[in-house]
Amino acid sequence: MKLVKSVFLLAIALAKISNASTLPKCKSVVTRREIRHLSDSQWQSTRQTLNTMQNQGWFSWFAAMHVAHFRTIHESPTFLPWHRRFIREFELVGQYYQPDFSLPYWDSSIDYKDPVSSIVLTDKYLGSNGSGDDSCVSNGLPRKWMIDYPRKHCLRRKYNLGNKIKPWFSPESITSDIQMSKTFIDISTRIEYGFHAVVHNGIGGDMISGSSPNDFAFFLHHCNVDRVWWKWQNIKPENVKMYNYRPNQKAVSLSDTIAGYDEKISDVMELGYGLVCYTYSENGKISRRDEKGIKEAKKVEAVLKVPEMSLTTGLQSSTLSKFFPLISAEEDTPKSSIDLPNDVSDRAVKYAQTRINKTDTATDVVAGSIGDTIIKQSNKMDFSDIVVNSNDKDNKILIDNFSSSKITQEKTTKNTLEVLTDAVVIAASKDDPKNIIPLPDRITEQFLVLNHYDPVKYMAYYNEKVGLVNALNKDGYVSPYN
Ligand SMILES: [Cu+2]
Repeated sequence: MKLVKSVFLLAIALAKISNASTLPKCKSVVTRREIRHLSDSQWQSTRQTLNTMQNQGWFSWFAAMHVAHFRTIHESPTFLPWHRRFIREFELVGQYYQPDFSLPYWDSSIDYKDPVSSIVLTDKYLGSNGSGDDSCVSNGLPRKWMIDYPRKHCLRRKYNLGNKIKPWFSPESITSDIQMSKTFIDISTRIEYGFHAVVHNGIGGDMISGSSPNDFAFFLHHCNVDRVWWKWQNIKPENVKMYNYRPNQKAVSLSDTIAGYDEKISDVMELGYGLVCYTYSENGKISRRDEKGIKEAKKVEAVLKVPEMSLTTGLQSSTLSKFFPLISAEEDTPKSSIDLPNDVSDRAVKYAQTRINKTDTATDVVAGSIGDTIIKQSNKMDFSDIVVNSNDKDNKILIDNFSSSKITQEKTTKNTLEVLTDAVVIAASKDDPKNIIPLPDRITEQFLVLNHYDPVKYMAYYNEKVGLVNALNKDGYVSPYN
């Protein structure tokens, strides 16, 4: 095994790009995909490679490396570039065994409400919770793994609510992290304190120790961390090479060396150049949804028709301007643009279908503000059961002269309705408690201390996210991931 490693590391050293200011463009790039979007055969070969890497001691090697640099690479501007370099190394090792290997990512925000019900935490992929006195994982990928570092043990997981895991951050919350971050250190801090920390904290076991790379969940998760940074980098050209620090932090610069590697920070800033020859399976722009990745387009279409399931039509303008400034500003992005995953939940699809197909006839869902005129979009459209979302629950006189929630087509003599209140048309069933977005987990004191997170800064971040959840719930927003 030692020999394999030295040969491999030599190969990397020879292939290494010089520190010239312009990096060579990659000759080819691999595409990193969401793990559940791999085909069965892709996952089978990935799994085989991972088992080989485990047998060859690579997981221990990466765990030891992570431990060696732990203090410098967390609660620090190097957090994102260091982990980008680190997981790229893992991917290169994978490619030594399987030339077309690419690291998958886990968009855990899709599973935010009840992480244990994620298929990723089942026998098919990562396996689930540990059991017994040692919290050993006995299914999925690490089923038979014996970990060597720092001492011999089975792979451990210990969920933070017994058999359950406390809620993580919703896709909406992560979109807000991206949109609210003006500088590199803003996005770095939001990612590190936010969805990065809760996934480690919720899974527990090896994942809440310095040797977390023992669990493949680490690499899947950090691949997602890297992807969210990349999304932020894609917002504006000046974001790509932005690297800064807080006034009270130690100064950093793009020419700093990446701890443990020969490259500089500037060498890993732009995907597709130098050593970082990969991309992600999304367009990476702030787009409504990436059409290419949609397996069941019909389902997503249903969700897209429901105003309270969209950030742009389901929120008060004060919520938008505070938490989603890019949508609100309307500068580079159209009003309809949001950046959310395609994988909506089955429950959300059911909700959307009930909302738009009250009978077998398709009903168009319409939205508008004061003074808008809604034009009948098809003959099938009737104006039945329309309720307008209003802060004033008693204000039932909503549309034209009709005050009841039953406004049928026969009652309307024309094909248009005038909206007389500043609100979107919304179904009464939004009041279903299941549509309420839960508060995200707050990491434990122990995990905070392990990472040397500043408790005041951490609470400021956490409170910002609580504010977002409260605003979404108050506005009657229904998450397509609930
Ligand atoms: Cu780390």
